[in-house]
Amino acid sequence: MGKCAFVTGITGQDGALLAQFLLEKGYDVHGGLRRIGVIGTGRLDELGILDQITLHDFELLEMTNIQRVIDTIKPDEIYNLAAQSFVGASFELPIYTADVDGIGAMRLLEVVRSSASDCRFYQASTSEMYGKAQATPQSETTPFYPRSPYGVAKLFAHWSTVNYRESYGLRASSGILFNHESHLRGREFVTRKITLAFAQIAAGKQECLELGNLDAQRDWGYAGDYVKGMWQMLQQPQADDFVLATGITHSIRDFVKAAATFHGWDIQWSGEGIEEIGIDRKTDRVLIRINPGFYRPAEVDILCGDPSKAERELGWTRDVEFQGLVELMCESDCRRVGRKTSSF
Ligand code: NAP
Ligand code: G4F
Repeated sequence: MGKCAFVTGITGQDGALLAQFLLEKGYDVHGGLRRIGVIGTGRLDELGILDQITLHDFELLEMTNIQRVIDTIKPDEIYNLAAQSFVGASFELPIYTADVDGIGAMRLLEVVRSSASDCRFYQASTSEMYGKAQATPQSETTPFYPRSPYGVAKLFAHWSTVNYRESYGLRASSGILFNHESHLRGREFVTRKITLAFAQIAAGKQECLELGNLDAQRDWGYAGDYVKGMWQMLQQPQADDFVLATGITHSIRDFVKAAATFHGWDIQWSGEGIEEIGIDRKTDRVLIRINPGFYRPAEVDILCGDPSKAERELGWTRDVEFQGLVELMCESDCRRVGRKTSSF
């Protein structure tokens, strides 16, 4: 019989892609479903795997619920992907974000510890923990300096994972993942915001796109490659921490330009600060404007990861590079805008 995995945050981008990956590996896949107004299983539906997964009511804020779910499933592997994952929102919801992303992870670790099982545990840590980066590129040994309530909460969860491994021998690993995107990315994140808006503009359904800080730089990879790395971490004989990244960084401007090229537009930047605009050189049409409402109280200016430990020790490889990522997201959003059916 195959192994049994429990994925928290299964309705999110990574959760849906990881569930698909684990099903292909023959796992019995269980997922945590949050009781909110709208049941958000759209991604699992889109991948055609909803009926192959066992869903459980799951809330990271509620210890008794976590205990019952883990007691019921008795998983071989737990992937803790659930989080309030939007950095921008964490400035408005700092206490909630700390509770879900920080204490929530510790609640889960406590349940695993008290169950005395041999279950393997994956914590979804993040390059946001490097924040105001102290060295470039960032590796497993680079000091952390988070710049948002989200980064601070995730750092608490990261050190809790390390601490439970060292204190109680939990087989708990932490994946420090740099930004990873896909056609299933939430619309609030900048990459998807750009690809969706450009598809709408091309279809005549939107005037222009408003963005915040165009100069921030991120190390963007493809989420499908990253969920494979999560699984590889839990197959190791010893639990450990690993960076997953591409080692290549691009600015928001670069992403805009690449997505515009997909649509046949040639972006020229004009003006400065909040007056800056992005114009299509051929038609003089204004496609991008700045809205300072999207600036953050503290910004992470540049992230660039060093994945060499994961490449060396896990044999982790990537199939999709930056250009391919932009194209697959643009293509998917053009199809969706044509179809008018997507809920995410
Ligand atoms: P996502 O699309 O925002 O998914 C987050 C998931 O968490 C959703 O399934 C959501 O449920 C669930 N969730 C939120 N609050 C919850 C709560 N209180 N109790 C139970 N479930 C809750 O995020 P993602 O991009 O897939 O990222 C997965 C994880 O990796 C997150 O922890 C994120 O912080 C981390 N991470 C992501 C990246 C990245 O670039 N994508 C990089 C590094 C780390 P609903 O569907 O009900 O909202
Ligand atoms: O796409 P973002 O919102 O992603 P961010 O903040 O890097 O966080 C993502 O990656 C983290 C890993 O490093 C994850 F842990 C986290 O859960 C999430 O998945 O913003 C990227 C950059 C920022 O510098 C932001 O200021 O884009 C800049 N930006 C500029 N204009 C914008 C916008 N971001 C958003 N969301 N919307 C804008 O209009």
